[in-house]
Amino acid sequence: MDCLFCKILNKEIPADVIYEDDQVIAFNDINPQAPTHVLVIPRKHIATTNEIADEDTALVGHMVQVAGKIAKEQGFDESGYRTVFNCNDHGGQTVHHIHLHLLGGKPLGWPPY
Ligand code: DGP
Repeated sequence: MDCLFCKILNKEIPADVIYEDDQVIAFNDINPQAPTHVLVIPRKHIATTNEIADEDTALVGHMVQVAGKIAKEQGFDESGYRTVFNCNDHGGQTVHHIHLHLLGGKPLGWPPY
């Protein structure tokens, strides 16, 4: 399968991995949009949030929990941060392997026009 994030999971492409366990890995985004911009991805290939199956709900919850733990480790859990899943063209999704963006370390603008 020609998937960039599967290649990162398989160590075919290097990434700055900051967390990993049996379900997910987290690594720094190559084009950060905030002082901290981390992507949390599942080891299981799921193309978009439209393909999240009933059996994946605990996995997706785990992704959100891992993002929160990283925010705490990086010291901005109390000041706040943003977690985002982009989906398909209008959502701005460019890599079709679901990934949770964790953005933090500064006040973030909203809405994202
Ligand atoms: P999205 O637009 O939601 O599909 O986000 C994809 C993100 O992936 C985007 O913020 C840039 C990041 N990205 C793309 N290619 C690479 C890569 O090779 N390495 C890393 N670390 N991040 C990448």
